[in-house]
Amino acid sequence: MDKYLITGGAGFIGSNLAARVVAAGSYVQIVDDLSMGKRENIDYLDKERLTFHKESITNYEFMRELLMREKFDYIVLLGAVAGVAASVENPYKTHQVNQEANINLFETIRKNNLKPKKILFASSAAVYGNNPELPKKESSPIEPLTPYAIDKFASERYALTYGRLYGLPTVATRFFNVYGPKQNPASLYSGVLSIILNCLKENNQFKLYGDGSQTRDFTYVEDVVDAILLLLHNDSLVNDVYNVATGNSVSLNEVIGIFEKRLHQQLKVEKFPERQGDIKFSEADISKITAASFKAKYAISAGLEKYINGE
Ligand code: UD2
Repeated sequence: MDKYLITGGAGFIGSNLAARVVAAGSYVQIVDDLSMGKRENIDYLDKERLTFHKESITNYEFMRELLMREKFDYIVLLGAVAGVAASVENPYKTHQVNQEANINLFETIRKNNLKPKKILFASSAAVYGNNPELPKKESSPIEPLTPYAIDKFASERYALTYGRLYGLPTVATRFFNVYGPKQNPASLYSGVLSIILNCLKENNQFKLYGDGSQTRDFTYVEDVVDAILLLLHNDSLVNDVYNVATGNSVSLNEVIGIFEKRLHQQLKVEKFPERQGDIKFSEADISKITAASFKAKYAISAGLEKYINGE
């Protein structure tokens, strides 16, 4: 049975991935310092197949020992300080997690001649910045505007460069706005759909920044897990970067309408000026990952239906 290492595996995307992989009978080890992730996201999983390490990926000695001891087949790098705002407040501290820890891991693998079947680095649509070209192609101009985006881009390039120079089998993904179960709505910078759902459940006021006409390519986490597994398991998909999204965008006003209709409830909205640096329109060109046989199963209405049902 395959062995997986998932950094950030107690977080939103990582815990959804871990659940799928454990259910398929594989072995998973998670390294997560629980700065953003939660024990309860993974606690219910089969303990025979899941080992949890409450550690930071910046603990290099720990990471080296783990990699040497376990000989992982698949390594998925989701561990990050996921907040753009956090990176603006603390650029060097977030850089240590979002970039240095990843190159350290690539170095450990290279120097010790370890042979994982694939290493996947999770990058972000943030690398495209405010470039207005739509839809965003992997070859579109890059304009990382925050330390978060710079570190995502740098780690992504290191991943691919370690592939080209040293033969590490790497692949990178640029996720667009991911939503679904286990996304934590608690922070101001949490995914907007988790915030909207939470406001509806708790009957709280939703703070809408701008007029709601901004669009996003919202991607259901189950589709993201499918894309990760496809990229891990197909040997020919290597040393390259892929947008992971649906290829369609909707406005915030439209998604609010879907929630309201489905829950027969009106969202209390308080309007605020647009967030500084907010991107107005975002949509992915998904032809590259489509050519690799990926198709998102959930358009926004179907994904929201599942999300609302807690699936
Ligand atoms: C996403 C990513 C971010 C980074 C960025 C790159 C998420 C959660 N964030 O940010 O990490 O990769 O893309 O472009 O995927 N909004 C409200 N009220 C709220 C919260 C949000 O009106 O309470 C608006 C917000 O101003 C924005 C839209 O909703 O126009 C989406 O916001 P978001 O924080 O979910 O995601 P985004 O695209 O800003």
